[in-house]
Amino acid sequence: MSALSRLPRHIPRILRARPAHHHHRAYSNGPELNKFVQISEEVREALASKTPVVALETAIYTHGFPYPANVDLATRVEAAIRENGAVPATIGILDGIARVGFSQSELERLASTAGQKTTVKVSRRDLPFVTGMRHTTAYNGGTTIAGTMLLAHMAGIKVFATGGLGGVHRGYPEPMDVSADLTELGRTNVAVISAGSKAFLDLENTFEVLETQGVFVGTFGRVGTKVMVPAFYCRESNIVSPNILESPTDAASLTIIILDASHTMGLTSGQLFCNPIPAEFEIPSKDINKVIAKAVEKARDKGVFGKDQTPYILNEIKEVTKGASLPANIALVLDNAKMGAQVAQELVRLEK
Ligand code: PSU
Ligand code: MN
Repeated sequence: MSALSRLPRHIPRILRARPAHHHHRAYSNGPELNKFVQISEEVREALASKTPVVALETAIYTHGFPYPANVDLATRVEAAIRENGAVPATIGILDGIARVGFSQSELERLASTAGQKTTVKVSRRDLPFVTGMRHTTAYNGGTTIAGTMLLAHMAGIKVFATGGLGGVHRGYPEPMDVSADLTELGRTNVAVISAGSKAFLDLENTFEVLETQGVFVGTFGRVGTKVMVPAFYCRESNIVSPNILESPTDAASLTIIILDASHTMGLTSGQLFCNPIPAEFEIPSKDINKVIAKAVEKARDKGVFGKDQTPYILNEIKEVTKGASLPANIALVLDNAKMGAQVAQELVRLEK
């Protein structure tokens, strides 16, 4: 047992501000992976019986979409996973406990806390804090890609579908803002399916950092053609994809090959599979780039930095495009969910 198996008597003063009114119910949704992480019965059984499972993030619901639009999106994403033959494992923090697998009512509960002070955007830095503090403050949290990867890996989930990856913010090195999503991909062996990195970032440097971090990057496209990594709202950026994936089967077999070789050599980095936004939802780059440039400038003028920057800029883009960016954002998330389910299915099939 660790020396700190119970909360220390002395809690630093900054952490004591808010007494927990929440008393500990017996968490009903399944067994504990450890005392900070709980896995739902459905996800646990799916993993045990080699049913395809796809991890999903929740920062997009707590810090991207307002309530109740976020519940609607969460429900549709889970449905898309099921329709494509896999079990969704939505990951987030509820009442100070990290959860792998949410019930519909738990999804609603988390989503309804969007905007509250004790609802945290949880990346690697935040995970031990918000869960460790569970007896003092019942934090809720939306996990970022980094936070979700960590928890997916703990639970033994290999495939994770999301919208857009964090990255190097424009203007680097002033400030030196590089998303923990990139370093997490460098150290945690999970395959992340995304529509590339968010377009308001510095994409060139983002892909440089992914290379530095040792991340396999592939984009769905046809071998023999020039395949660029996608740029969230746009199907193409100006960056040539280091690898091409022709199908979910390609992605799954590459995952197995990389996992096997990595495991034998003790390497741990993840894979990024880029799935361009469906063509009918694409926003032409010349339109969106102007909006993005303004949004980035406004964030800088207003002094928005750190973890607030991504939600702020996404919201600005939404306002300026009068909501037109929203259907694109939703469409790409749903399409990635579908692709994630197909990759997870192929993975199970090929591993048999
Ligand atoms: N989508 C949103 N809002 C967000 C994010 C996505 O609408 O806040 C999150 C994603 O979870 C991504 C994270 O992992 O932003 C990156 O944020 P940062 O640059 O602070 O690491
Ligand atoms: Mn950041």
